[in-house]
Amino acid sequence: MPRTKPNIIITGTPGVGKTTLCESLTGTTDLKHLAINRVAKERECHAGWDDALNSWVVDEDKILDAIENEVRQGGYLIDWHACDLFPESWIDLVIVLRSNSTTLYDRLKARNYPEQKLQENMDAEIMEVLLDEAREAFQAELVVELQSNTSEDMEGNASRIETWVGQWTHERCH
Ligand code: DAT
Repeated sequence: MPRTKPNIIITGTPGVGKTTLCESLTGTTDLKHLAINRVAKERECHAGWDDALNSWVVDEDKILDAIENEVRQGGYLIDWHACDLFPESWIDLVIVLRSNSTTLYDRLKARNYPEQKLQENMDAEIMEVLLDEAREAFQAELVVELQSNTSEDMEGNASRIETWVGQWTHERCH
């Protein structure tokens, strides 16, 4: 069965604004927020807690098994700091959120990240680790990089994605 609603991965380094963007989009589109951190915890698809990443060490096979039936139907915002585990056939768009160093530093500092963990995440952002991962795992036209430094960026990104969802749905259903 082809999807009648798209699946969108919202990815990026911790602190770039994935959760905030997904929560905003759940109010304005009929897509649901699928936070992989929450799935990992609630459905026990993990092998413990990684302090450095501030997240569960997910068991990728278990995660995919846990979400497959839902995600195949379409209509999900998949929120995770990795994207290459998801099969390309499930995904219609990959958004990679980006933040500049000083902004990200302040956000992670506000979360009381220890210095080493903060530095690791800053390095990953500067080195464009998540953007590279997305570009390696998905066709170029699926991957969109968006800046997420200010609340204007956040609003602009949300409205751009809403428009995209509307167009995708229109094209599929007409
Ligand atoms: P993530 O889910 O990627 O870890 P988040 O949505 O929890 O990030 O955001 C971390 C903090 O930064 C949170 O206090 C909201 C703020 N923030 C994120 N993106 C922002 C933006 N574009 N403008 C202003 N604040 C932002």
